[in-house]
Amino acid sequence: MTLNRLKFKHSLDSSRKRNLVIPITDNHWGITHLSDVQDKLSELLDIIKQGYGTIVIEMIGDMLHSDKINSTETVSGTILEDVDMPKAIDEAMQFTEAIVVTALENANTVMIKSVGGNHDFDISYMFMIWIKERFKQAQVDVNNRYRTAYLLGHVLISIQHGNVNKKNPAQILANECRHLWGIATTTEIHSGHLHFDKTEDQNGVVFRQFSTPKPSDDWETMNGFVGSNKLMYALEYNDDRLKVEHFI
Ligand SMILES: [Mn+2]
Repeated sequence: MTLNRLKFKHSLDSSRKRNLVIPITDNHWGITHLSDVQDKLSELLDIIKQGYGTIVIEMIGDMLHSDKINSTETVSGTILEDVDMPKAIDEAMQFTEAIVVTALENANTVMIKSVGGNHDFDISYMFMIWIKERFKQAQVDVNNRYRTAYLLGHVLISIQHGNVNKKNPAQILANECRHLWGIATTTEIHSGHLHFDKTEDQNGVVFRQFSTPKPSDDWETMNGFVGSNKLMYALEYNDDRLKVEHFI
């Protein structure tokens, strides 16, 4: 007896092609060097090369460790262990360029969203201006606000660094983005800041706090904040929800 052969249609409807979101948070370039993350970067580029409808790169803040060049300070003036900021900016540019160029080659649309962090609010604004000028084919959202939201198909995603608007971000999102909220099938808030991974469903709004691939710095080592998973992430969505999360 032979089994009846099932017939498959092998063509992939372009409308079924997934979207990819790459959250980049708390890289703290200056503490992080390219040698620390090159394996993760290769793995991320391999994921991007699978090809997507839209790729969104979310710059969630604290890309750079210091808001100043010749001293190492947070936005509010807290003095930090000294890092080489010109080298940090150069490496952050190389890292960003690798991701954005590969995304442009492997997606129909590339969007880059951004908010500043408590270490880099001013300098990251200028960094985003560089991204916007450098990659003219990408849709780059440069802003000086503390949160921004966008629709990816029918998924509403808000990004905020995580140091402010902590109390009830879902309610604030519904209030500030009533129209998008009404269109969306699912809603998520993406943040970083605390350097550890946490996912929580808050009455239907999924709050995703991402960790960071950066090595522990002296302050974290002193306090014993050394146990987090140190990952990067890539999230695959269909039109209305998250389908796959890559832990890199
Ligand atoms: Mn932070």
